Amino acid sequence: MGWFGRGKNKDKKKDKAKAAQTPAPEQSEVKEAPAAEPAQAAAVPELELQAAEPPVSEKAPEPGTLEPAKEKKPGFFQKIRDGLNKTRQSISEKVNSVIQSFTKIDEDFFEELEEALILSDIGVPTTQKIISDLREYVKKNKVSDPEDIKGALREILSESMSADPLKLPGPTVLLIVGVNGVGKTTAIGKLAHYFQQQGKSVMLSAADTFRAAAAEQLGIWGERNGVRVIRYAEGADPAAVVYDSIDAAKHAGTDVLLIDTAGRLHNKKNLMNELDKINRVIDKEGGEFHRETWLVIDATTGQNAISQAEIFNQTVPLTGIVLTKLDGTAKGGIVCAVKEMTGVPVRFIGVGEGIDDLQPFDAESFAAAVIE
Ligand SMILES: Nc1nc2c(ncn2[C@@H]2O[C@H](COP(=O)(O)OP(=O)(O)O)[C@@H](O)[C@H]2O)c(=O)[nH]1
Ligand SMILES: [Mg+2]
Repeated sequence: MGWFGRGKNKDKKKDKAKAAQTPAPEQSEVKEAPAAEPAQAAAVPELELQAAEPPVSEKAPEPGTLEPAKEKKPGFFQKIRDGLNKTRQSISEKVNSVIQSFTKIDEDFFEELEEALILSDIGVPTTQKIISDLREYVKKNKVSDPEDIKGALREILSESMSADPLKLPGPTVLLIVGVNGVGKTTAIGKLAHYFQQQGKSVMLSAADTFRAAAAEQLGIWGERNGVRVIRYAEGADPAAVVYDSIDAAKHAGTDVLLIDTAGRLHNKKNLMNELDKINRVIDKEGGEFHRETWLVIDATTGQNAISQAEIFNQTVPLTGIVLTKLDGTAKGGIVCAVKEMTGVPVRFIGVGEGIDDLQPFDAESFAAAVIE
């Protein structure tokens, strides 16, 4: 387990969710966003976007289905492997070069291997843990040939990243949080597809009301997946959107309600307050739902991902992590560190921009794909 303090929600449940009591602006469906700015616009004053507005992806969904990790098809591993090309090159090259330059396993070997893993974005604390496990393995199994290390390394990595499989015991509210541009809205579009493939009914909630383009982007994903999107005008109170979305999901008997939130500067107090308010509305109004809160992290940010998880977790206790853009980075070693450092399991990984490029995370396949 990591450093995360749990049980924060309990206290919050006692708070009054004021947003829930404010009258909601008129609800609109996918294509009918009200043009006029509502009065609530003033209530979200200094929201700043961290980066340039990400473009709305115009890629049409590809035919084909997302497969759960358990039902690995022949193409499944290949897709992950291709998506992790840069990370594999980075990790495997470094590890292999250490292995090739030693004929026996000694102190120097462990030291160089440690350095190679740290340089692969696995991070210092996680690498130290891996090396310590590896030393034990070597001793116990009397391994003497450096070449035999790879299998052990794969196993140890896989073990440290693995978690209980995701279970949705009933109707679920899945709150998606994360800084701007990490891939939240895109992940929701892909998750909607994934859950539908699992036979579940899905509804989307556009609680990123900071700019109209955000809800429009979610609306496009709603249309592609043929699912309902609850959205208000730009500047509306996000907590009110969440309140009404939960209500709509209850009435429709929806299996999975996916809530999109604003890309927020996580060090800005008012932004965390907004998230806190959403959180309380879900606690208060969504009591009958199973609750998941997933942080989306852009893998290209490397070790910074850990501090993002730490900061978000203080406001909304996290139950899962989605690591996106692994296809574009050699820093995929961060996946190995996330669970170890935060205690929060990685649930999905993004290995491309296609609709089936968001894959359920499978520790074994990941370890096999990055150490060759
Ligand atoms: N290559 C790649 N691009 C991605 C991935 N996930 C998201 N993106 C892109 O990242 C950009 C920002 O995504 P968006 O969902 O709008 O981010 P948000 O601000 O967190 O909602 C878009 O151009 C996406 O297509 C991924 O796994 N791989
Ligand atoms: Mg977004």
